[in-house]
Amino acid sequence: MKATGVSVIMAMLAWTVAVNAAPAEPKGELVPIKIDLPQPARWPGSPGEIKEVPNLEPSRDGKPYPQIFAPEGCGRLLSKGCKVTSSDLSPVVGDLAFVTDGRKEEAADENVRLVLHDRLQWIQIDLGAQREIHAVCLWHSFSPRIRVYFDVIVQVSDDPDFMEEVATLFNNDHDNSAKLGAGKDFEYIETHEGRPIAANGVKGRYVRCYSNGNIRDASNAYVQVEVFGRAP
Ligand SMILES: [Ca+2]
Repeated sequence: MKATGVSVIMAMLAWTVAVNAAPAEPKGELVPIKIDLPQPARWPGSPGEIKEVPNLEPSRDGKPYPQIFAPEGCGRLLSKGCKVTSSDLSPVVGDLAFVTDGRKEEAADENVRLVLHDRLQWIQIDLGAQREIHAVCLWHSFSPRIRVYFDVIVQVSDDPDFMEEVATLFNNDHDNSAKLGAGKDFEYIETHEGRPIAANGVKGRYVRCYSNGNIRDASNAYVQVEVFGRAP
């Protein structure tokens, strides 16, 4: 059919209206994820005590970790009050619920610390349903001793047993001593900043965090783990 001048103009008008009605970027602009930090650690020692850690991250000269950005509305705290399970069925100190209860003022209150038994252990947060995850922040024990934890591995899956479809967000097990595959991330000094880890919208219901002792002893402590993202 031959298009008349009027029908061409009508079609162009309709096209213009349709383009103007649709937002150019449906996900919106990226904004930093807000992570609330506890008070800084109180260390009687000096950072020189940890020089024997070969895979330690380079100094940030006192600068904070870079902020993690996510689309607007994707930086909500998802993990508060969520159920926590662990490889350690009988923790040495504290309760598994400490991991997600929102209390993380370790420099002011030692009763916020969960301590798991020695060697490789994990804790696992159940977000209740599959979520779009944009960041995870871990606080192991950061006060009153300077610590660096070994084999810190953070994974996301819809499988509570982490046998299938596992996404690894962070892995600083450089020598594969945890036998989950060697990772390329650095070991780091625990501070009140925790360790913010970008997740880039990975989807999953469960977040599992491994560790394998630290420079002081073979135990594994957690003050808090926070998962940020988007809930439906
Ligand atoms: Ca290792």
